Amino acid sequence: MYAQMVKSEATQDDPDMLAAFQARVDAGEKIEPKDWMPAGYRKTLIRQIGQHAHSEIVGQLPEANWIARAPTLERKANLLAKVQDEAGHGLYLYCAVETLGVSRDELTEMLLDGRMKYSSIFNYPTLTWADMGAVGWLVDGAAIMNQVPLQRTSYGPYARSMVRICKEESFHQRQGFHVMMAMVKGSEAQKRMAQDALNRFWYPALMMFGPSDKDSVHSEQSMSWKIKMNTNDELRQKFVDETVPQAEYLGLTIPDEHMKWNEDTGHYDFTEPDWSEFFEVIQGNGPCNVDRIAARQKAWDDGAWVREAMVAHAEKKQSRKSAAE
Ligand code: BYC
Repeated sequence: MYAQMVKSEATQDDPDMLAAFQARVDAGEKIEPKDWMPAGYRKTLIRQIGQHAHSEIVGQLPEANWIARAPTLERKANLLAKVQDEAGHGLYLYCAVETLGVSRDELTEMLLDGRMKYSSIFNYPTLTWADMGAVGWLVDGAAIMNQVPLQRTSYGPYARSMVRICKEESFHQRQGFHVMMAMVKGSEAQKRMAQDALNRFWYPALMMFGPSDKDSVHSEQSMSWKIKMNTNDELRQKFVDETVPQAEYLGLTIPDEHMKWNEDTGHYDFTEPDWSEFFEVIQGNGPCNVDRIAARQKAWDDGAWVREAMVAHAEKKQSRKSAAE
């Protein structure tokens, strides 16, 4: 279904239609599911929103790992709610991407056979309770930095799904910061644990914004279509500038000896992540890639009977309706 749609649009991509489409985007109009769109626009949205949806769902795994081991009942309830919120985000995003003519089943198959990615960050393990603080503070913090501008993205269903997601992510970020605060105010061992979590999550969080601008394949076209509102490096810098003072407030040290405020630029100078590690992780060779896909595969297989039952129910309902007509 999806391949046919993209093919038929490709033949329609004549210069006048493309120019009219670009003018709508430039004027800040929202593009809606039934509107004409270039095949490349549809394809890019399916890739980006689909990968975003997969990230929300896979992102539940490293946190769910700590639900049963949360230190207090309150922390357990908070974490449980956060993990449920991530499932909700995945569902809004799958609904948004389905409006582009691709089914959730097709998207899941593409994730499981490696044709679609999910965020690199979720291929790192969560080893201690402090990681729940670091993930909320840094990972949700980076997600908000990227997603707030996406509320103004040109595709209507995507922009609207971002509004609620951003509200919830900002609550998650504060919750993570609160866990970090409790850790740094605790015993020496707890403070060490918080620093260790920051040490391990700092560079993976910086990698969430994607490769440096010179290596970004899609940024230029995506920005002209307003599928992306900023470059990867712009958002990474903004994240660093906002996060360094927060680390100082916590009394923690960013694991970068070259990090320093630059009076001339009005930004922090910082060391770039190890990009060879990033490319290894997105090619499937990170510490947890195999486990994450195995968990998604198992959930897909275990859910087969539910999907089959729902199809059987829908077919029965349809045949009863036809018989009554
Ligand atoms: N991980 O041309 P580029 C969350 C890929 S937060 C994996 O710059 P683009 C959550 C990219 O796909 C995370 N792959 O790409 C938070 C492309 O490969 P393909 C999800 C990455 O798309 C808390 C290639 O590298 N957020 O869900 O213009 C709790 C070249 O890159 C990554 C979103 O998805 C990465 N980090 O820019 C729970 C936000 N970075 O596809 C959940 C929406 C790059 O050609 N997405 N790649 O094979 C975006 O804003 C953009 O897609 C990105 C990348 C900034 C991520």
